[in-house]
Amino acid sequence: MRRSLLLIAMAALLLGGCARSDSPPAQQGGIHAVIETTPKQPVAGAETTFRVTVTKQERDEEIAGADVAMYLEMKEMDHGENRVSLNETAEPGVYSGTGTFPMGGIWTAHVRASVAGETRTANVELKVKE
Ligand SMILES: [Cu+2]
Repeated sequence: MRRSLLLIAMAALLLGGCARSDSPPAQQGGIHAVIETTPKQPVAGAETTFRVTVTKQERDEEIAGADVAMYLEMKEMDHGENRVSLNETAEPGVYSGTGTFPMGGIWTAHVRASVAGETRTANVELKVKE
């Protein structure tokens, strides 16, 4: 009896850790993302501006007209969903937006680009100053 309750509690914890159930399913890979930040090294708690260049992985071809968003996730800790919406700029394949990292350390930026109903992702590691 004790054991089954514990298992249920653990399952609930695992489900609770999944923060992105509302996002569209994404195919890993297929795109290449380069992220430039201002300031050059993001600072915890302060606003960061992101300039994201999205290209096709096979060729160096910019992907224009996509729906692009970015999800920031700390490597070793769950901070909940941290979504940065990105708007297309005048430059083809370049999207920009602002966001904030709540903590210093190593973060992964999951870039999701949707074109014609197909979503593809690229992961970029970022180091955030304390
Ligand atoms: Cu953290």
